[in-house]
Amino acid sequence: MLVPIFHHYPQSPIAEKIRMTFGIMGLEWYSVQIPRIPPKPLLTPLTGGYRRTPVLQVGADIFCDSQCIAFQLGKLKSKKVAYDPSNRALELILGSFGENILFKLTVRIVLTTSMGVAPEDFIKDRSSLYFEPGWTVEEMQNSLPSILLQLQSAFELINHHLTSHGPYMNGNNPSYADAVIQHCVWFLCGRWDRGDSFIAPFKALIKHRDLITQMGHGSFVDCEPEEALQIAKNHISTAPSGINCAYTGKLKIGERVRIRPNGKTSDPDVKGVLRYLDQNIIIIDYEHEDVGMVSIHFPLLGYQLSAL
Ligand SMILES: N[C@@H](CCC(=O)N[C@@H](CS)C(=O)NCC(=O)O)C(=O)O
Repeated sequence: MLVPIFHHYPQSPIAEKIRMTFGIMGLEWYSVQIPRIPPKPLLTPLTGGYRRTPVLQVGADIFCDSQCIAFQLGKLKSKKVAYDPSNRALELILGSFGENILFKLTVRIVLTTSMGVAPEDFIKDRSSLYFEPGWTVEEMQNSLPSILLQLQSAFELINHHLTSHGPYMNGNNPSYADAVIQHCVWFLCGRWDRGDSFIAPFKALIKHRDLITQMGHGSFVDCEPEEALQIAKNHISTAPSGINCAYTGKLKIGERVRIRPNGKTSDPDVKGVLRYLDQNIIIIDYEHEDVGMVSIHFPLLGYQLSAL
């Protein structure tokens, strides 16, 4: 089995969600560190220009977005499973709660409370991904108490669940769902000086944090980004091709398509040739002189796919 290569940077909370999943699985992986702010010239040849991170690489197959990475991890052989395949839907539905509710609230708190402290170019770059166009510092600061009330509500629900059904989200077996919760706690407490006191009332959530932290990040070896590009060049994608769903939106295999995350963000379009489409996954073929031909996998949920 090819060892998965993980492209990430240490401070990234979404990368931490996957690193925690590696820990839960006891997985071996290669670690490629990428810059925190674009340009990312040693990453985007693999991703067709998709700028977000983390990204997982297996040979010449590239998995973009944590939803797609989790889906792929569910298929890998490991000491422990990230999730039981029969529980895939619940794991990914919880993943969506994590991304669309928990993470969005957390990132807003972290960015709002670091305005004037974090480098301005960082705030500008990330706000263009996470805030509505036309946002103002004043508006962000005024709405902070209401965002904190919402996060408190989300934590209360999770704490209640862990108290009645824990110690893990799925009872006795740790899984991806636990990383979905804890990467937000990790981010909030690591980046906001009031984070620890904010979570103090949630005892089961704190116990859960300790359990997940103890599992670490699996075992990894550092890998240079140039080496990862070369590995892609030396491999051929093993991804399937064809259509495997009833509704296709008139898309055809072999046609040029564009993919971008939902919402009005500064994310660039990714363009390539449609290779595979099913209910959950889009795969495009993409060629770049630094990596040859790679297949890039995206989830459908959360992304707009259209013909060019
Ligand atoms: N839906 C994506 C979101 C990824 C995301 O927003 N990642 C952040 C880092 S935590 C990012 O890419 N920020 C911009 C950057 O790193 O350039 C996922 O689940 O992977």
